[in-house]
Amino acid sequence: MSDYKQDWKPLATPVQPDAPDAGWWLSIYERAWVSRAIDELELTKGYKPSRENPAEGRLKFQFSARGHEVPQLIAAALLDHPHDGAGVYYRSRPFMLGIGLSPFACFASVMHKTAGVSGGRDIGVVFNHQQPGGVTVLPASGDVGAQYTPVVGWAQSIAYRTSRMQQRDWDGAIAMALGGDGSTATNGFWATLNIITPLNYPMVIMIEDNAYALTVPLRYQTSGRSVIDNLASFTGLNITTVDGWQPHALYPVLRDSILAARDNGGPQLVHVRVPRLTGHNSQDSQAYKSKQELEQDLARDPLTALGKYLSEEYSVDSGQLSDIEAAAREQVRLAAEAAWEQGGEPSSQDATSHLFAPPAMIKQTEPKTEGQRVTLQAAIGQCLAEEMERDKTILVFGEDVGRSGGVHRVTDGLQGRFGEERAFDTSLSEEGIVGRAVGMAVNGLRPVPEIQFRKYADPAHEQITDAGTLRWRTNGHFSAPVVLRMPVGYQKMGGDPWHAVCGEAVFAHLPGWQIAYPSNAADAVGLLRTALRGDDPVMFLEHRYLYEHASARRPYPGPDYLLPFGKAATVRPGRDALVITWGDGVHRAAEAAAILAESGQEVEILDLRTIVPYDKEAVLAAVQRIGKALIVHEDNRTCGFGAELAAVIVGEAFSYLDAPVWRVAAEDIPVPCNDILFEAMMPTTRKVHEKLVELLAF
Ligand SMILES: Cc1ncc(C[n+]2csc(CCOP(=O)(O)OP(=O)(O)O)c2C)c(N)n1
Repeated sequence: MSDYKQDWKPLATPVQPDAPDAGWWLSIYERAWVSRAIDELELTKGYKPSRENPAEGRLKFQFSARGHEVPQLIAAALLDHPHDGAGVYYRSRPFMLGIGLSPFACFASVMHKTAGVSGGRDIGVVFNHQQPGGVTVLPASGDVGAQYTPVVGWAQSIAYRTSRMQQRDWDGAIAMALGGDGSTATNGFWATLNIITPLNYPMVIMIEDNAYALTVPLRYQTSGRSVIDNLASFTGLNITTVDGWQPHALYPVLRDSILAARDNGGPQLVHVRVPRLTGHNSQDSQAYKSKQELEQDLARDPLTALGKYLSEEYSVDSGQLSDIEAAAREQVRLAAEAAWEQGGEPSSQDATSHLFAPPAMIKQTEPKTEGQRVTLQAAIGQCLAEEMERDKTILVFGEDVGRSGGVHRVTDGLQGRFGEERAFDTSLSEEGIVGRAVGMAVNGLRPVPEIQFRKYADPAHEQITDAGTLRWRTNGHFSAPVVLRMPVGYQKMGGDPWHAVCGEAVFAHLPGWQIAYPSNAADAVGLLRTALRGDDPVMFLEHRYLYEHASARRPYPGPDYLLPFGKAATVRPGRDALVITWGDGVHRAAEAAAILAESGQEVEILDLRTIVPYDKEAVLAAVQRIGKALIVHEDNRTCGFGAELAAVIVGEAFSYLDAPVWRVAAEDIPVPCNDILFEAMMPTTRKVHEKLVELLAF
């Protein structure tokens, strides 16, 4: 049996780009048949997913690409630059076969074996791949439209590496995104167009228009016949439409679009009409299509059309074409058997691996404690500047972050010092901000995006979630070390529902993100620097009240100061009660503890500094020593991070407790503007004090 991992090669570009020869077209034809044969084998007994009897089928999912093969394979063959990057979706298996992923790996993926692209974690058609010396396929998502903005990040990285870093080996590289017609209605698609067109990024979007999004026909996605027609007046975007069943027209369109993008011609959109020859997936019988539509689909099969083209234009005889089909079927059958037998099963311990990077040895240095105290805001800005000086791959961006220095002034001066390519304003799209950061991080840059206020991370939630799981989903092959800065909480004048949200618990619930929530300037510097030198995505939460407040000011801890994540600080020692808190809660607790100290009661305060990971050891040790614990946080009470801590304390230190574990947290309502309502909602010093009095008396 041949070694399917070794024998498989990426498709080559035609030797004569203006006139591909029969050999090249045959390579496309062969591979299209491999893809077709995979799709067909997957629907045979023994492979086909069976709801009634899951053990009967080797597959749990089947997403066919029948009808989409030829355009994808031509595109794959044309991506011949070693720094090309591509974003794909669940119907992109022909493309994957074209850029070098073997049928063995495809089957191992869809059979959820360790040899698959996700090691059995993902559904098997949501791909990622780094072809040695070839295309990087960015980790795809199951979310329709989520592939686009990370590809923008790759395109921007190409632009940055060529213009600013003068990396000549990146000249001519492009980014390419593949998507269906339904995906043109998603936020990611529009965010992408709005970013790449004014900036003239080297990016090609190929829309494979099969006229349906699952069961929903095209007319539900937009007005008119298609969004592509409506895009005709979009400035800075070169659009071409072509039928996938016309190979003689398809090839030059793809070639010219890709070459134009390589040659500084800016963003290209290729709209390829294709038939979807099967249902959306194996469960979909296409009952919603008329007989006439189904017949028309079959008549437009691009693979049949390519066979005809080869016969008529290149005199390839029908016997040769049949032999190719037969050989593909046999090759696929063997690859499927091999994947099933040799693909490998993970062990149960593998389930939790690759969620985070292997722990780095961060040496905790001592902060400088002398000198003028700086604000939290200025300290973060200074740390960013020092790290940008050290590492040319760090880029800082977001809404108003560049020229004006940010609405919170944290990035003030960075654009003047490092230039617009490294500190820049973005379009008003949080999905665009986070998605492109993910693409840059996968590319090897160090993006530090800012979300202007915590609440406005909502539109980016899909990208945030997917960035967190990216390492795990790719079985550790990719990582996206984005440092996502985000102001949280109320400010001097109070709060409101839009600008004063904390919401760290929502993020703590997302696998794969680390979360820093510093309470003072020195910790912020140490944690930010650690984040910028690590290999995990980090949510860096900056409390707005503390930005300038005297209580959070500290002497600047120094240009090398690093603080490891997951190391809590005892900011006030005590023996009578323990407060576990973070961020602004540290200051509320400190005020309450100071009042109680006047009557001789000693409250210890433990500042977690980071929520993920949190210092469980320090929490349990303090609870065991003191026996009475109060958790204080500004996030809403229900399912807040305090609930997690309380459950752990009760579960693991129950016998040491002398009182119930209580929480002082924000009420489960949005943050109100009116001062009386605000006071009623917030975990104020008064409320912390009152609860401590109760706890001490228990
Ligand atoms: C954000 C999101 N919403 C809904 C879905 C469920 N879903 C999966 S595929 C699909 C249709 C996508 O159609 P299109 O983009 O035209 O691609 P095609 O499947 O036709 O190739 C839908 C609604 C999803 N995966 N992601």
